[in-house]
Amino acid sequence: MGVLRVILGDQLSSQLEIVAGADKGRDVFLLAEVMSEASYVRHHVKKIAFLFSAMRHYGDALKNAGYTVRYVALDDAGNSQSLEGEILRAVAALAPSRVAVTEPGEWRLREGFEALRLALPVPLDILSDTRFLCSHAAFAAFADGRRELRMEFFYREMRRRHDILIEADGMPTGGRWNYDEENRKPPKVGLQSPPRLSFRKDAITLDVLDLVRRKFPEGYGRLEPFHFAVTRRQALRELDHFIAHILPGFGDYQDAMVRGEPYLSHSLLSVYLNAGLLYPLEVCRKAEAAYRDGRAPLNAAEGFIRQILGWREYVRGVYWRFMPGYIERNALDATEALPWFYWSGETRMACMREALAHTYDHAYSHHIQRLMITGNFALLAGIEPKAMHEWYLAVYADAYEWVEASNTLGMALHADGGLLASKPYAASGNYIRRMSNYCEGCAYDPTVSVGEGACPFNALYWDFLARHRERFSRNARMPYVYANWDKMGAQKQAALRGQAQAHLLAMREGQL
Ligand code: FAD
Ligand code: DLZ
Ligand code: SF4
Repeated sequence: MGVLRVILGDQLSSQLEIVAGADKGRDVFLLAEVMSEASYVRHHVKKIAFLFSAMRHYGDALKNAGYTVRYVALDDAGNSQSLEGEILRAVAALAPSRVAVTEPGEWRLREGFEALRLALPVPLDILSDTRFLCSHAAFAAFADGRRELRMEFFYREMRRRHDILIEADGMPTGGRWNYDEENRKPPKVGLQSPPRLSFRKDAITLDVLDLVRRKFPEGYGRLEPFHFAVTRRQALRELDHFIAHILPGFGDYQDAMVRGEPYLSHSLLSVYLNAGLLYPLEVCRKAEAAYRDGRAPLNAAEGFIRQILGWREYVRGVYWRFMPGYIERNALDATEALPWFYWSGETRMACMREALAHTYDHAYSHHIQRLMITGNFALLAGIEPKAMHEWYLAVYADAYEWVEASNTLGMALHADGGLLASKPYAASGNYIRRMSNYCEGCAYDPTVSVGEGACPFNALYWDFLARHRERFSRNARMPYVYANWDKMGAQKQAALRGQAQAHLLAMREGQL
């Protein structure tokens, strides 16, 4: 035979060279469901089911297109349950002239493939992942020589390079690069998620759901209802539905949070983008076309495109530039153990309960819930970054280390010391009260900071700032918060810090 072409579960893209360059007559594709990948963190069961179903559908699509496919299911006899083991088994069985794989999205697997190279009797080619819009070399060119990396400058370069929302004179469409200020409205009364698509489960998905139920009986999360698209055709329908019906409202309430509304106007596309069922450029181009045809306002189209062309590529660049070692960073010396309620959802804090329930039920919560609720709490309470990293990597259907790690350690926890974001995203209960309706009916009161019913976010916020004063008072964007702290006087400061200790004690005892 020719080349053994290995396709990982999050590489289901026919535009990749691994597929586009294949010889139908001689090459064989390998896709393998393996326990090592399904259990290296405690993945949400919906994430596992989505990926296995999408992999099986993709394997069938390759077969239908005339390729030869070796598909190893999780419970196939002889499955060695690791990717390296399955590659070695396929090489022994098929005797290919070479093995090819697209570079994986996680450092640990890349290392694994480098080690495998030594064990293989034939050469191993690691191909670039050309789905991304910024190559490793292009990110290095952006980052080299800069004292500080900032997303905004990266994003402007990306807009120009890919000619998205750029006018003939090279200036940004509408005259501004960024319409974020218009996208921070608190929720209006009655704000709801627009209707969403739900895809019929075919025999493949039903088999996978049964497999996941049997093999992961103790798995985290709710397996059904299961609404995910599992093919490119379905993912494209989801994209078109978003562009036509949801994108127009994406901007205004992008940061809002509403009880019982996990999605609002977010796209839910990360899971498909990250698995390869959608391409980032096609998504951005469709959003741009919607604006140019008058189907979406500029603040919505620009805000949405910035997330994909800007943030998504930027966090990947940061991850690869600072790995290995990035996931070990703990610049704020945070040492608290992960509270059990992150898994169980059992807490009296209504905002945390809500975000954790969405996570458990849907393997999803939107960005502001991840950043300003579960992330913000972990930042303020000083929860160990590595434990948070493993939690975020497990619980979301879109989670892979290349995108999750820098969001968690860099954006949410400031554990990288400000490499990714200049200022910590720390907020008190007042922010949550303004941007959500979670506080209505909470056991705590967001207007109280000390004593009976005090909202934990308040005292923990001030205690966090006080603990890290030396570091943050040097930050040009933070002097006003320290001026407010100083104005409080010693007695109030001591009361807040004492209250913060009481919250931390309650957290450790599972009473918060
Ligand atoms: P939308 O709000 O509709 O945004 C559109 C698209 O932009 C998303 O589909 C996504 O591809 C991209 N995007 C938006 N924000 C970011 C961002 N900060 N970084 C990278 N891409 C972004 N995103 C993941 O894809 N996987 C993760 O594992 C992940 N972990 C996160 C952990 C933390 C602590 C935080 C704060 C954010 C994390 N994000 C992650 C980023 C973001 O929250 C999700 O991409 C987003 O919530 C996905 O939902 P959506 O598709 O509805 O996004
Ligand atoms: C996440 C995941 C899971 C749950 N299972 C598999 C699998 O069985 N086989 C596979 O090839 N890939 C799986 N993946 C995705 C990989 O973990 C992913 O390719 C790496 O994390 C790199 O991004
Ligand atoms: Fe969250 Fe505090 Fe509001 Fe309760 S009062 S929902 S803990 S911010």
